Amino acid sequence: MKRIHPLAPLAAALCALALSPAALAQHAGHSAAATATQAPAAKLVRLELHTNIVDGKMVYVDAKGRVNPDIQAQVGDTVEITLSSGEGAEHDFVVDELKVASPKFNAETGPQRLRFQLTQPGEFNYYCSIPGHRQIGMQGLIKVTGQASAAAPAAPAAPDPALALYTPAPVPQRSADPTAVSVVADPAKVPPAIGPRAPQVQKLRMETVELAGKLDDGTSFTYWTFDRQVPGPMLRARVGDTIELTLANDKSSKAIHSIDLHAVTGGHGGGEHTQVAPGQEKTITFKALNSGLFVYHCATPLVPQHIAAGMYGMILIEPEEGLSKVDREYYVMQADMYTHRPIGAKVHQEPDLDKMANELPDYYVFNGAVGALTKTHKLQAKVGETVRIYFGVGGPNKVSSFHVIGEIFDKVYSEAALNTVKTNVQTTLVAPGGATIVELKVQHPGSYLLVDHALSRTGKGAVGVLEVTGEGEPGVYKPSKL
Ligand SMILES: [Cu+2]
Repeated sequence: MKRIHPLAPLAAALCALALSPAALAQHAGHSAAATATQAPAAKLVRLELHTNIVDGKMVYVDAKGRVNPDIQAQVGDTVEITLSSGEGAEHDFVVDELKVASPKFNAETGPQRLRFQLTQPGEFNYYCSIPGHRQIGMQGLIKVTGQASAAAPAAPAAPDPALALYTPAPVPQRSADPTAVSVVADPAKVPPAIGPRAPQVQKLRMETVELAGKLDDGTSFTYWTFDRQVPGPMLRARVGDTIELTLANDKSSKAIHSIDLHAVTGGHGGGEHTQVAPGQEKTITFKALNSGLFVYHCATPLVPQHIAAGMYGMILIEPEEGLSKVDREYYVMQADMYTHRPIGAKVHQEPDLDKMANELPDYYVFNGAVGALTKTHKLQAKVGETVRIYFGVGGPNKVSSFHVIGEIFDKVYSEAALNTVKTNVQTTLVAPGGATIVELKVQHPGSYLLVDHALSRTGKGAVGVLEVTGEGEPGVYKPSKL
């Protein structure tokens, strides 16, 4: 039978306070080696964590309902965590300093078990590595007491399949997805004019869907969309209308999504109360207090990531008297996109968040994809018609210098403010998260190019065509005879 030193309880207490072995030996009057034999036996620390949204934050919750709980253990202990997605979105569990990372988990994968051994004392941050999730709450601490022991193995001799050692995930190289569909919004799909009428209640519903879409010929991308199109559908209301907007997130989504409409006063434009988990829906009601053309976008962290994946659109709020009548109306939005391979790569492109952070886009697109407005849907008009373009910039980062080659904007509602009309404008600036309304009467047939006059961007996708047919008005334009 082992003889317990009379000061053993004190030694154990001091050990828990992580006092050095030398100090322990001095106080207890015995060797550090003897103390080590009396340290508590290594144990298995088991816990369950599920994810949830609490008070607008994304968090881990344990079986007792504690949010982002401290995980207490001692050197030598093995921690086993069963991780599940409470709200269904995709998450993981990472501890950089311990080189630990769980597989990603969501409603579809079901719970994942993560096991790792603690070999050093200290406090270590655990967090979710899905972009933006740590920033909005998914982090906590592992507190390890005890002393580092040379005897504690850095890694098991034989790999334990349940031991998830961290290896940085390589950027996947996938060929273009053959099932990718067109996500391009038809620029002619503009809701009908409202004109003068009394304010009404409008009920609108949109669905967020993640899907493989065609980014370019032979190139696909996982778009995040409103209603399977980029930009999302154009919405139209009248100032004074009350809009009841329901946002549903498709059950196959991996991310939470939301909507912030710049036409909304309060509640972060709706972003505060529309954080919707996969398979769920939420409704907000707002009054359109201001007229104008307003951008909407997803407001779930990492917000620029959700925007760059396609989550933007516009809502037009007509003034009381309505807008002047024109012959044709079009809906066009510009965006900048960031991918792991350069433009032209015949692959399934993955988002590159470093390029996004550094604002170095690979693509600039009109209506979501390269060729959207040159091949998929050209804008059309006949000589003599007045064309109105509702033009916005989803961004997330880049300004547009919007211009139509070979035309002059007869009218520009600069920054989409309907009470200020500029006339005879060549190029108009549109901010990310901003919009403009331009009108032009076409007097001569031909293919007019819509561009961002930062013209290097035309080579990266930002170009569209306005096809004008008919007899040209005499004297407007004539090439010299060859
Ligand atoms: Cu989103």
